Amino acid sequence: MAQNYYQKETETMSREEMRKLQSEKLVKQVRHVYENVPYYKNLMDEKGVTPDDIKSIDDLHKLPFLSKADLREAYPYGLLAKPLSECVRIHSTSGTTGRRVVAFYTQHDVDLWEDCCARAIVAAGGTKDDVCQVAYGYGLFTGGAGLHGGSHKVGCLTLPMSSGNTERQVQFMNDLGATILCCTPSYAAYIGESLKEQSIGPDEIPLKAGIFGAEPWTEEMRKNIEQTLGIKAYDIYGLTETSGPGVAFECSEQTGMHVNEDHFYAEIIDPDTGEVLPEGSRGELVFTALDKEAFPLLRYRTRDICVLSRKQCSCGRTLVKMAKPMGRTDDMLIIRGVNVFPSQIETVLLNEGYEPNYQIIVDRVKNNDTFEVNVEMTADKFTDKVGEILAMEKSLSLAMKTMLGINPAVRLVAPKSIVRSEGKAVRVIDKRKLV
Ligand code: DLL
Repeated sequence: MAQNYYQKETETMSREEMRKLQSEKLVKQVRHVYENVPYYKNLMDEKGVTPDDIKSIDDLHKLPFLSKADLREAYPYGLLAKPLSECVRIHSTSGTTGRRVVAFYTQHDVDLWEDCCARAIVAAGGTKDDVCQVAYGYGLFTGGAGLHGGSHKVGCLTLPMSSGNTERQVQFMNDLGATILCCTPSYAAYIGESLKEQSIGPDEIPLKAGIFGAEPWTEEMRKNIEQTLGIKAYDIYGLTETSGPGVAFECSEQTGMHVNEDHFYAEIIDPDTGEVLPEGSRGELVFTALDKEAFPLLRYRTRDICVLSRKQCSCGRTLVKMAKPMGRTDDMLIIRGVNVFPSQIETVLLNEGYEPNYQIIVDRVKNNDTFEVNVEMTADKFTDKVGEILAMEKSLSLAMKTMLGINPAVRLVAPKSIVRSEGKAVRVIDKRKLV
């Protein structure tokens, strides 16, 4: 496949050049933050580091980490590094774990963020001849605004649909010839389901690519969406704290996401000790915003669990790649002492021919964890014979035991009884926290 780049020089830069660029930006950024953010200056002073100690990207490890707890403590203005009069935008999220983050942007910050999203759209094959349907939520959430800005930069005809009203999404997609769909993977699956119900086959819609992110999704889910929508599905990653979507994006190889490391420097650390781990190790992702002005977080701990790789990519980009995050350290369930990620359950379900409509319910009864997975029956497996249903539940439970080491009580529920998501799907109900 012929490769297109949005900013070729940066996307294909040699390692040495990239490190030089990162070093120059870091030195400047640390001074900016030290001089303008008293909260961060205190953290650096406590660690005995001054801007003079940071001479290149190799000195990054000397800086203190920032965590969500710092963001909460400094809410709302405590980490702002520019006067509000120079800021042009605010975004916020309730977060996947229910904690509010407010991020500020100068025009420069919006510009670099939109460039990152434009890189993602071009890597997915987008050009100015495309019609880009943005079905991420608009508003405080960064998904809609980010991809919308990126789509403009590429010159696509942009359809600012926001999420929801699935019937209208399908109608506009067809009537206006949308070729690229941007939304959460769970919403893409939902749109696919609606198409199926209307007996619209993948060849009958104009879509060719999708840019899906904002929540963990598995390779099996990718295949499922690609088949129902007849497209190539690309992953995109980001978080409000670092700007939004576009921190990393997938290329034609579809084996992980290139990190826009001229703007966001990635590290993997041991979540328990904070030690920086070598390339290829699995650990917590940490990002440093190298040139954002208003809300420049340094060494921000994302809680996302991931692996980085510098293996040469067939697309020609030299940007480091991050694997699909397999979950968050705080999404990981510990059930009867065993670590369980919702993504593992999704993998089993899709492998066994079910749809990605499920909910995990964990509770504690008499000091014992209970572990239930509700899974929707699919149309082709549908039966009302109790014996057959029980056999299917047992077989799914066994498949999950093979994957997880413990077996949940699987309950097959009626088709459509699990609430569909137009944004981030809620996969887990952990009642233990309520006690
Ligand atoms: O979800 C930004 C975004 C919008 C990314 C649209 C991609 C597309 P937050 O709401 O702040 O921001 O949530 C950030 O979502 O720390 C991850 O845990 C998770 N996440 C984001 N993208 C992915 C992805 C947006 N591709 C949190 N795969 C992050 C897995 C993802 N998890």
